[in-house]
Amino acid sequence: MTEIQMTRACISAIAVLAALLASGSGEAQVQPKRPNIVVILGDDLGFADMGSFGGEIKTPNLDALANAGARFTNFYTHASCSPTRSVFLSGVDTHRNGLGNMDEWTAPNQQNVPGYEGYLNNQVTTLPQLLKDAGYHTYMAGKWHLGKQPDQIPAARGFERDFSLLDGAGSYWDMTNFTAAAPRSVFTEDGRYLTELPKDYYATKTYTDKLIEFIDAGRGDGKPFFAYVSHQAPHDPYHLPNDWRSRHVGEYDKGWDAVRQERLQRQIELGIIPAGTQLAERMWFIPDPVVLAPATRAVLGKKMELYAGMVENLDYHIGRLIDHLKEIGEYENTIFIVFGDNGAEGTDLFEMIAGTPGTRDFLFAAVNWSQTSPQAWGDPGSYVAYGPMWAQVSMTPFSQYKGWLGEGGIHNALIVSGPVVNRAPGSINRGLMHVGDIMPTLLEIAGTSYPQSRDGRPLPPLMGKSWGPVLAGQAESPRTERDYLAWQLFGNRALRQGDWKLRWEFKSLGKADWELYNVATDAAERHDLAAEQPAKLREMIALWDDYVRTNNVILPSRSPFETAEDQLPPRVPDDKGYPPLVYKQQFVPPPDMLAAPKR
Ligand SMILES: [Ca+2]
Repeated sequence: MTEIQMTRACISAIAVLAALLASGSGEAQVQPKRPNIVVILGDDLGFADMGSFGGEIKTPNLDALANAGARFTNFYTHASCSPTRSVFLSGVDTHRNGLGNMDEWTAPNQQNVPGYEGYLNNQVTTLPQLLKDAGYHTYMAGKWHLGKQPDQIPAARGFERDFSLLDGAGSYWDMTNFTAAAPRSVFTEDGRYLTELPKDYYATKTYTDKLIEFIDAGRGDGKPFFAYVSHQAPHDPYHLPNDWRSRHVGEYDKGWDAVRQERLQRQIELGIIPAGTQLAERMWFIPDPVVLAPATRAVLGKKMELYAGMVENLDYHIGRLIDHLKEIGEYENTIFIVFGDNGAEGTDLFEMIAGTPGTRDFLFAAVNWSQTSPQAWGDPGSYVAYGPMWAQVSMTPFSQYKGWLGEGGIHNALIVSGPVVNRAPGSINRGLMHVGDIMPTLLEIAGTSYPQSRDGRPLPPLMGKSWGPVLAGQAESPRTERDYLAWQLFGNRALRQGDWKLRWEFKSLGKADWELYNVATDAAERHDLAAEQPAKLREMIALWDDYVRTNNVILPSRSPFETAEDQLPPRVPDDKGYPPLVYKQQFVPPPDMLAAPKR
């Protein structure tokens, strides 16, 4: 035993003793201790990546949380990082909380408009602030992405301890960022901007170490803690220690179609997706992998191997945190909430930025030069992402991916476990849930409530609904058939109510017009019902107009997707059996007329 292990063992023994003493005396007057809360965010982690959601990637620690608690298969985030995080931490709609657009893409007509600041604005209060006021310790480790100025950083927004990457992405090994205009990532620790990173820094490992350090340092005063573990993984670039890179060698050479089929099958067997669910179309610009040369498939497959390694490494470090909580006797009294912050990343950022007028200076051009040697993938300075084909695998069975408002952009996996979950262990729920529900849920669990005002300023209303009755097993959804959810990002728009979904997206992923889907029977959004159901369409558009009025939604005058159609191969109608050449069946001669060559 090391000294640290001995100390932990002693602490555990003392905790057990204290629990025994507490349970044996004065039952009635001992208030049950409020639960600790751990929120684990996977950055760009897909709906279908975890084993418990149908992935072949090995995630035993996350699956153990799923099996102890409940899985939710109808959970929505926003379509990209900072909008989702802003809603999670403020409980307020993006067009009011400052993330009406991502900071990186604020349009000319949105500049200087309240709600579009590009950071979590001071019109809102935050979940950690209210939990701190209610007597919780509040800790955060990982990516922030909600502002860099001194009054915008985690320490200014309610976190008592923090170790944070303020940028939206960057190297996992050092302070390298990936744009020429901002080549250095910015980090804070406990409210001070770091001049360098700790020795042996690797993002996923260091974030976990820091959080364990904060939890240990805060013990002893009996206060529960709220810990926000905002992992960078598995966001690109896929930076990964060498010994994690070779766990799936060759496994993905079979190509994306086969892996997507296998995941769908497992999802149906697990009950994640109803039997009979169809896969979304393979995006029309992605080839059928069977036509590719073996070497090409191996190189593209290696990208997915690296991604799978990223997720497994993430799971390993989450396991370290869970084990630590078990060692110190806090696991049983801890709620875990796990989700991916948006759909998997299918956009090649380099191509997108290079192809958007006026943004060429933004490039970190050396990125492309680092792609030449797959042996170096994962090393500092490399930049690998897996592309739309594997993003579709991560989002099985959905259509599209991060940034867009197809189900593949916003529909994600959610696990909740711990003392508040009174549902059958490992069970699956299909209630319509949203990331904005987390704030009212956790305030309720902490025994506090959302104030009407703060520092004399009225606060905007919460957009979500508490999961209390759902977690208690008394309800199947926090919302009625009339409640709706809505999204706007980069000019794309979507709305969900009951089984229905309304969508407007730029071409060619969208139609630059309203589309209507019944996602209860068509999760993959294959059948646009806008023409068949004009009354339902009008009703949904009226709700959209209500959303715009209520939240001051300003559609951007410029969008990173405005040239998407020009950058993609043309999309032609997909008529069954056309072109006939492709679908002409093999000619089979009469068997009695077959012959081998004579010589
Ligand atoms: Ca993200």
